[in-house]
Amino acid sequence: MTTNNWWKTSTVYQIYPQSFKDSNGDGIGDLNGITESLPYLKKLGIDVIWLNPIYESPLVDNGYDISDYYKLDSQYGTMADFENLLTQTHALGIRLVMDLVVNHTSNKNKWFEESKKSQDNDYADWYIWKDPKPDGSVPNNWGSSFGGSAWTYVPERKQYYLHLYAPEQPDLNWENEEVRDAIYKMMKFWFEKGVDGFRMDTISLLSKVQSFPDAPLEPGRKYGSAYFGAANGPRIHEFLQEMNREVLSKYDVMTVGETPHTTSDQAKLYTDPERHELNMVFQFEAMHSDYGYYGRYSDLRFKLSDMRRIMNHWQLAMDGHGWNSLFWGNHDQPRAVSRFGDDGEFRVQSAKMLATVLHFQQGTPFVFQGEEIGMTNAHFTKINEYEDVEALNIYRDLKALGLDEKLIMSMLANKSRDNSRTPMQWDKTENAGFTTGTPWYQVNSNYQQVNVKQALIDPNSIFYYYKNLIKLRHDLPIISQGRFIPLSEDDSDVYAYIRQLDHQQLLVVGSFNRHKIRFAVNESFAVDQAKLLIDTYGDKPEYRKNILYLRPYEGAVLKLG
Ligand code: TEU
Ligand code: CA
Repeated sequence: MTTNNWWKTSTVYQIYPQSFKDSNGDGIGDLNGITESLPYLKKLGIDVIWLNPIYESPLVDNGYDISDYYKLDSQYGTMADFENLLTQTHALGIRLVMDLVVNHTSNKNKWFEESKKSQDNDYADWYIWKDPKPDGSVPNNWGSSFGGSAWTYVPERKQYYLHLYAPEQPDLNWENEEVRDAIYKMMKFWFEKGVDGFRMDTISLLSKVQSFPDAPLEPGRKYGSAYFGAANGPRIHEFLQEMNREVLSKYDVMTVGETPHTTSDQAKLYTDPERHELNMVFQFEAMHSDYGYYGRYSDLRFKLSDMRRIMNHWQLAMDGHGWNSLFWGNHDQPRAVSRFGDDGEFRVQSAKMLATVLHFQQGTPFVFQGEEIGMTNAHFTKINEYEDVEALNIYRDLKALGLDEKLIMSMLANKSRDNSRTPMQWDKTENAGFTTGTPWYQVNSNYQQVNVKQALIDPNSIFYYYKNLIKLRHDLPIISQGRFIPLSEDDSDVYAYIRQLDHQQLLVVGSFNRHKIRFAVNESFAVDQAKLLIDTYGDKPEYRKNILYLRPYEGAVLKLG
């Protein structure tokens, strides 16, 4: 099926369902809560909603452990509620994309329950089973993303199964054609219902190196990275091309693959339209710019120079060869304004500036729920305030390594996924208007200042700024199609670039400094002849000749032609 590539001018809004809006007072966000909130999303102007998993699940990893792909988890509502949401969404001209989690299932999925019973049953080969080493130990040194070994022993089979995530998330065996067919059939089921695409969880990990080699070990570490034998594996492109042929090509849908540990060369293979795989991928290179000695959980702050180098690289690399996704955060990342901006005095300014430098790049922007009102990290200080399986395991592992409690708590406060999973802040009533009951997870203590109701009455709010950005992407072809030209790549505080299409140019600048600073614009851009397109302060920055005087965290876009 040919499409008009509608996703190239679209902005996607990501909803983490359990934390978005509770409609029935049980403290858990649900489908009817999303349906009720559609007018809000329409007002923001987004084109597509992506829902994190809502399928039946024991919820060990908040729904990324699916026990039945054809059922919804009852905590979110019924299939009728879902169909109603889909109909209402479409009626507003918004599309709905679901999460596709097919690297692994829940251990409570009937496929796994059968598979683990014996070495010869109909599902015996649906997961990745390996004999122990002669001394009974694990087949190789791969570690799970959530800590510990990636292998768990099952006495009934006298074998280990592989799980790149929690033991309750066994990896499917994609070498098995029956598995692939079962997945394709399930995808068609959702497309036939009218779903408009999939965000594909950890899709780059499906194809494992079949010799299951040990990964190189860093000094002092017990486990090697499972990515070594799983990321961008030998048959991944063959599998995705098959999936495209069998399913995706038959529908007008959008696909975004989540591809941990993917370089731009690999991303081109996934997203080059000629190759018929995916439309775009989520890559995490920029998100690694504040990783530390222990990986993602660190007490480091990112540097603008690293971030800019990575982002510029991806802009230039993908132009004409594939397509970028653009994001500052999601349900696995801390809140963007806390991590990359300033969530204190300059919360509003820095949130708008971050949005500016991202939304003028080429690609499809993703807005994570609450980002459009500048929701911040939770600043938890005690381990019992954390909920996420990853945070709890990391805490245990770092403790075992002898790290200081205070240091661990600061690492979690900076980086925990729980930061983005606190309930959406709708208003300043109890529980931020998220629920009339007891919320499944505590609300961020700043909800009285930071909430939707407040944002909607303030014409200068972050919300209306995002609304503008989303509209500009619809109106100006230069934003989706223009050439990307990096500027001042050695500047200590300003992220700047030019977009160009025919005789039109946009100059995009964003200051990451909390003071007023000067920024000399490349001579070729005539600042005095440019018109203001958008500015985080609402008016054009002061300038003299080609020097702009940028206010704290100011973001601005000037237009020529
Ligand atoms: O995340 C995959 C992934 O790469 C994670 O390791 C991610 O980098 C990490 O969580 C960051 O801390 C996906 C989902 O987005 C995540 O929520 C799931 O827990 C994970 O897959 C397993 O399904
Ligand atoms: Ca509910």
